[in-house]
Amino acid sequence: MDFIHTPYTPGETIAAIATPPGEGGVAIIRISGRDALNVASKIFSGPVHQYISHTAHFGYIHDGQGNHIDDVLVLVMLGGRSYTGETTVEIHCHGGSLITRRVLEATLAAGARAALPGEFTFRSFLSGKIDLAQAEAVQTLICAKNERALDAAEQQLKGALSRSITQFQTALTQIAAILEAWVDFPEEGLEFATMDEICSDLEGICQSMEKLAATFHQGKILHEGLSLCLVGCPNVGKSSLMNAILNKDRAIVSPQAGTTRDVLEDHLRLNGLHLKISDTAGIRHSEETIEQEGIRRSKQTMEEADLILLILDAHQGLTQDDLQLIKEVPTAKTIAIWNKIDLPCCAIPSLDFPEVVKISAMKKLGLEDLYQAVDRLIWSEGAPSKEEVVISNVRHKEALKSSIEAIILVLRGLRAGDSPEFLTIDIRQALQELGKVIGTNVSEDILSAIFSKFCIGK
Ligand SMILES: Nc1nc2c(ncn2[C@@H]2O[C@H](COP(=O)(O)OP(=O)(O)OP(=O)(O)O)[C@@H](O)[C@H]2O)c(=O)[nH]1
Ligand SMILES: [Mg+2]
Repeated sequence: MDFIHTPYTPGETIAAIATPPGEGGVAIIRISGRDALNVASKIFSGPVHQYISHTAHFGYIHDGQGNHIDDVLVLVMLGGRSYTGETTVEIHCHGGSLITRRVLEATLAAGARAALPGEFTFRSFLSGKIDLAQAEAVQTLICAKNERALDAAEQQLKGALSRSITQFQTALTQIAAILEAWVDFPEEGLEFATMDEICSDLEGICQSMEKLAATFHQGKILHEGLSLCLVGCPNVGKSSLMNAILNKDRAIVSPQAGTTRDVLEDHLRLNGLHLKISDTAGIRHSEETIEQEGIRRSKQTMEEADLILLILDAHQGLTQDDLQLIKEVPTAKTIAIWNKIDLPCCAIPSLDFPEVVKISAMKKLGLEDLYQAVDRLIWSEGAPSKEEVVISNVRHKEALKSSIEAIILVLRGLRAGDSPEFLTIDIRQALQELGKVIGTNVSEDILSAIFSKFCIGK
């Protein structure tokens, strides 16, 4: 077989630095494969072959000719009780990039091969310790930028997604068996009762799969976060709100209308989510070319944003420019914000937006209400619970969708009285698509593509 365009020999001993590059207290060099103990024993001062599994030993690494490289701790994991499912030795050395490199080079000189990206996790997959969905969860876990994404990745790593997929597979396999029996003994036909049962079972499976596929929207929010755009007419307090939300003096604030010209971006964590926030130029009719360009950029940012915060001045009330802007914003993804409520306010008209809040950016009043409104709008289709299985991988979504399509074909065929041969082809197709999620049905190319996105040493 091939892995990342290289002929692949399973079990061959590999080594890599498992800790991030740069300087740190400790760095870890991991060796995995059938010769891991031999490789380690050639460069470590102690009797590696005699160590009991899962014990740590102090000693030093040398270059094979007896030249000392570093004092280290060596950890031995035997009998498949390791991440890769193979004999593994970890060398914990001092965390300097040069020392770490030299230790790695010593392992390579002693017979190990430099590991490819994600190869340790690939070994874990090959040895059946984890399936493909779990292997992908490892990478998602490493990349998680917020608590909620981390929870979802942990669920996937624990096998929650894999269990759902296996349940669908078991249910479909039972139906496939009935259909195949029908192919073998066509003269016995399919009883009406059985036919109705199969149809309702298939519909049930399809609905559950659609529900799972629909969590992709939530998964994307969890993992990639959301973009939030502040828009409004000049001087309503967009930049003031940007600064209040970020709790820092990020944007220039001034009583002069048209202060902000460029789009200013920053990032924050809110309610366990990663958000990108953009402050924009105030939108109004302008003859000035630079301001016009700023306004063009404001509108573009507004279109691309997942959520819009439309700021209005509660002291001044609605202007013609506000009314024009209210017509232009996509209502469904907009929160209307009445700012400057610390000043005497005009009679505030009711507005037709999913959320309306009153704040003072200057005095930092009402911000908690605003954050709650943001949360409600983000999760208008329901927030995932900590235990819920949420998919965030396009590959998983596509596989589920293709499987659903194949099931729909089976359902149509059953109702139209199609020959059972055709139905068994479609149901097998549905099973194959599901298999792609957990890796029972993926080509070497796809495996290589998935693992090559991992970091080296993972
Ligand atoms: N009293 C009061 N003044 C505010 C509040 N928010 C902003 N201001 C003032 O309103 C003026 C304009 O604020 P900015 O934050 O610069 O407004 P902006 O919407 O970014 O304006 P442009 O960048 O010109 O489009 C400044 O003098 C702020 O101090 C508020 O909540 N209360
Ligand atoms: Mg501004």
